[in-house]
Amino acid sequence: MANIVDPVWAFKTTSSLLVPHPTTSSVSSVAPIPTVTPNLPIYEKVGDAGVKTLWVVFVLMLLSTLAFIVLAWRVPVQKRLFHVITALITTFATLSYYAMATGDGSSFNHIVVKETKQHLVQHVYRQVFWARYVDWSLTTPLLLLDLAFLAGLSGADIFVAIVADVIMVLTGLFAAFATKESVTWGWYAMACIAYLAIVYVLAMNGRRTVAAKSSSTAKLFASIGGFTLVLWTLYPIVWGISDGARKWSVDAEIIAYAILDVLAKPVFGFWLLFAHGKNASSIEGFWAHGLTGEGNVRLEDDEA
Ligand code: RET
Repeated sequence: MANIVDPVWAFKTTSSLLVPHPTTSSVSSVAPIPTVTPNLPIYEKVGDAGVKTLWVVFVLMLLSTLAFIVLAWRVPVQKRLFHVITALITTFATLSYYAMATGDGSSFNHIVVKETKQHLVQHVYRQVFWARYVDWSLTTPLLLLDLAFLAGLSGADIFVAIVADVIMVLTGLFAAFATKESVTWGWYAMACIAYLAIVYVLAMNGRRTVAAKSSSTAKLFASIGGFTLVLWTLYPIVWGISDGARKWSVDAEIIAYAILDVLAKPVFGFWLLFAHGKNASSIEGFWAHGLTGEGNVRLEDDEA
């Protein structure tokens, strides 16, 4: 009887997985009686509240996209740049929320947590929505373009801000899928440095260049830029608490990002378009007219 382990007892707790100790397994004829209950892996995944939230945000993003398209039709093509960028932002968000709400667009990250210096490890499988990172890699550069065009930033500054932004999102994705906690925080630190580079370009150079524009544009840039700075800074905080330290459930994480996403995309977009849509400077050239007749003239010249 001594070597029979009651399975109910054996799986009663889920605190840590037993890794056999070399000294206990060397007992000859009688199998060892476990002194520590083996641990079941922990699965952290989306629940009902999370799925409902994802569907609600999907609908909000879809309706906002339709509204932005209607607003775009109401202005001449020369003044449509901000409308097009903003409508694309919510279009990508609609697609990514559809992927997440339907249960696609996510994978489980396997994290091995060392519990004690002894032989105990905990295996955690947390659902990570990679669709979010695909969304961010497309929409955050577009959001930056909205702000950069509003401020009149130089091409060099826009290029640096967008490359830093892509680095931030990719290193954030690597952090989310790292298996060792120390590596996770390494990637996270790199993403934070990239984020600071974006803030530097937008806040320092953006403020300087917008000062040369009308006072209403400068005021709008200060307020919508400040709003963006606060919101964007909350993303790494939410990430750190939920994906990083795993203090929040997957549902709590989804709800937090849902609130931030609605503020950072539709609310930001309506604010920008209502405040600036009509005053935006007219863009002629290729944007409004495509390829002009210049090429034809040269052809005629050649024939002559
Ligand atoms: C991560 C984790 C790693 C550290 C940092 C992050 C920053 C993310 C940001 C995301 C902004 C998203 C927006 C979405 C709009 O809907 C990748 C979370 C710094 C700033 C604005």
